[in-house]
Amino acid sequence: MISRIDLRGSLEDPRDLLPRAEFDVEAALEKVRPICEDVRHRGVAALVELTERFDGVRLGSTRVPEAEISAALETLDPKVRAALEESIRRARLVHHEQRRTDHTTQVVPGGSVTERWVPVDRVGLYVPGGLAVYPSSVVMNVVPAQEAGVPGIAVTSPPQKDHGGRVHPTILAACALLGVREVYAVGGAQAIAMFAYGTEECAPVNLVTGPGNIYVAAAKRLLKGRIGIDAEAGPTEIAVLADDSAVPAEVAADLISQAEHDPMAASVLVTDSLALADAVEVELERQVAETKHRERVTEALTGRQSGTVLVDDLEQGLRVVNAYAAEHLEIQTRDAAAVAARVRNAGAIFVGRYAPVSLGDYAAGSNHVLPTGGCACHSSGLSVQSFLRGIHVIDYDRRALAEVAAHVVNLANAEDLPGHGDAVRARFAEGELDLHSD
Ligand code: HSO
Ligand code: ZN
Repeated sequence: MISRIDLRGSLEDPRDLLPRAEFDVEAALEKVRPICEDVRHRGVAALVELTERFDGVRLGSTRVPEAEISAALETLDPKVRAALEESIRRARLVHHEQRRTDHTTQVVPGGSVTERWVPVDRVGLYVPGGLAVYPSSVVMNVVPAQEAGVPGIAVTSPPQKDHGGRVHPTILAACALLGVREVYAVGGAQAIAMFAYGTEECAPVNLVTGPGNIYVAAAKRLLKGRIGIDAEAGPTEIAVLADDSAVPAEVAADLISQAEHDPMAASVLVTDSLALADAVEVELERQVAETKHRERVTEALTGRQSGTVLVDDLEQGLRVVNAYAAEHLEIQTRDAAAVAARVRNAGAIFVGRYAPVSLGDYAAGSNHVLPTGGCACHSSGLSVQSFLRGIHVIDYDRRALAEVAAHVVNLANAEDLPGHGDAVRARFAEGELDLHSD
């Protein structure tokens, strides 16, 4: 079912040997450009037409009435409500501690730089609703935005044909639990355009976060600059670094759990144990036959983006997982915490048997909006920081400026920008500054 990549004895850079899903955002750009332009010029009328075309739903208004949001909470299954409440509580614990405090550095007497952390004014949170609906993603977007202190939070999610053309009620209920009252029934690229340009019904936002399909990613790329974005999320990925102490049935279950998201999802096992690789493959056959979404799971596991990678030892295994930079990385080895400490590139690291990725998806307290496609080598998942800007506040008095003036003038001259030096000079009388200081 899953292909095998044998890297034992290989000296090549593992980066080139590990396949990834085709996720050609560039190619989707041409498709989303006219959509975004249409929303820009025709606002709600364009959104109504596009939603009819892409979602098969005729919207009266793009905004979900607040009464519908409250009603969704009233009819929510109490077990799901309790689970969402616990998920929110844990996410709050973790994200609360991510808040930044302003810090002032006294550079010289009379001269200071303060870094002031200011949340963006208004964010638009995209909650996908394609193959699955993601109330958990409402939690993962809203909690860090709230903890950052963002005053304006709007959520959008595609309307569901089989829910009477409304946003999925569990998504609405999650919004209600979090106190979010501004929700739109718009999905796809057009939702990102709605947030970026604003419409008669939705004020424009400063920042858009949240995962989505390739069109959402393309619209984010197109509109980035006008709006800030978190990342262009691609299909989900799980890598498991395992030795012969791992339990094959558990490893297989975890590989299936993320393959369940998307036929393009990637599930990668990296192991130095041939016996484990064999046993996991047997387990995959057995478990896939019984799993609900076996079609897309099979497609994901048999795709070129998934595989079992054989390595000589855990040292090579670590090189492989660091090169791959998975969105989610599980460490299923002896002394898992010590191995995990040596991982440099991953969106999130799950340590040992009792920390499967699905725990993090719902209720670990960690965030599940994570960098995909290898972006974990330069980016992190969604956090309070994603919603903040650190503004430097520069406060110097006359004496402190005079003291450093010569350096400013000399650097300005070195850059052939004498006007910069003159701006400092203008504040002092002729001869007052010692401009030859070194
Ligand atoms: N594994 C997904 C998040 C998710 N899983 C939501 C279930 N629901 C990407 O991190
Ligand atoms: Zn998941």
